[in-house]
Amino acid sequence: MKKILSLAIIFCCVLAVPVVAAMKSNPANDNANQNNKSDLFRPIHATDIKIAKKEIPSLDIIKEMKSRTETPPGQDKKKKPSVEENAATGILGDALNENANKYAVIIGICDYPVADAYLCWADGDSLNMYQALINSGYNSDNIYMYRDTVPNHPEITDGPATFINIKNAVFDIRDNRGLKEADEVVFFFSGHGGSINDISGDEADGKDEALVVHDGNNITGISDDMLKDWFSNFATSRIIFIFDTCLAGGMNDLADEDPSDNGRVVVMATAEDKSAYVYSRGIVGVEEGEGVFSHFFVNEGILQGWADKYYEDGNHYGQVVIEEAFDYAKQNIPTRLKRRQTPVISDMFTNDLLLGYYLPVS
Ligand SMILES: [Ca+2]
Ligand SMILES: [Ca+2]
Ligand SMILES: [Ca+2]
Ligand SMILES: [Ca+2]
Repeated sequence: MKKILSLAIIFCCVLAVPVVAAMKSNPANDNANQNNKSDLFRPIHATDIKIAKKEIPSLDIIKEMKSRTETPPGQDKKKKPSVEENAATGILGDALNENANKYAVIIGICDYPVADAYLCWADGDSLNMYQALINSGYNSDNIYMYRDTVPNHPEITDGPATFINIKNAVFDIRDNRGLKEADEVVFFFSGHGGSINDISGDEADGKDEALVVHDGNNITGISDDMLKDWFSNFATSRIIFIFDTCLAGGMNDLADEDPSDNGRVVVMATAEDKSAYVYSRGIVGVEEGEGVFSHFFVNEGILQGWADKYYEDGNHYGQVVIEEAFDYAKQNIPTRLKRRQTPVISDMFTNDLLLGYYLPVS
């Protein structure tokens, strides 16, 4: 995230889009792909997407979530749940090499350019994820932030969450940053999900799932087939995908197919045919908008360290592995929402992947 866009809010998206295009290189050319894969590089037409909007829980469920109290980090380590039920094994997997670089694309959208898709006032999930990665040593120059067109905290954005910005960021990391096998990449998305008719025949339910984004004027989408293609030929398999959308489970197309390596982790807020809920719609000056899953996974689980309670080994204190953040989020979804929101993980990383620090990195 580079700070040159701090003035963009004044001029709104009209200025923000060209600035971002100039700031980051643009290796993918929309017009150059005239082969049969060209559809993987073109935005989905708005009328082809069926949007699955995040749902708002009833007031008493929101109250229940907000009145919960949790044991502070490090004080509940004997309550490690059985391994069979959880993603975390309690054993740290391979650490990042000292020479490794870490890159991330973080997307949070609330202000979709169609009135009835408006999600909340603020895209707080993206800010929380940004802070979580900064805390764990990510360099802000290696984080590509795409958020609301008129975001809160406008100093923390590289521009609006448009199809072209997101696509260019993925290809920039893949092709222009000297990505190595040892490097780590995070792709985080919080917003609406959607589906389109599957024409490639790889979906049992006949539907491709999509992340709903926009082009400045209209809704468009990034399908699972597109993301799978964009993330092919990456130099590293240490890639963590986090999707907080309805139908997120359909993004399992991105799972690592090679069980022999320390591979990808795909964290999905809910199943392929299910909803995702909003935790907070955001109140100006009071609270940021958040998704239920991201609230527990990123905010409480990692940033506040509440997920760090499964290990009895004190050496792990201050650190949260992605698997325990997932377990924490899954456990804390309110019972009354669990019928409709069921988090899913595809974890091909051997043992546990250390991602978050809620105490300063020493
Ligand atoms: Ca497909
Ligand atoms: Ca599907
Ligand atoms: Ca799918
Ligand atoms: Ca694992």
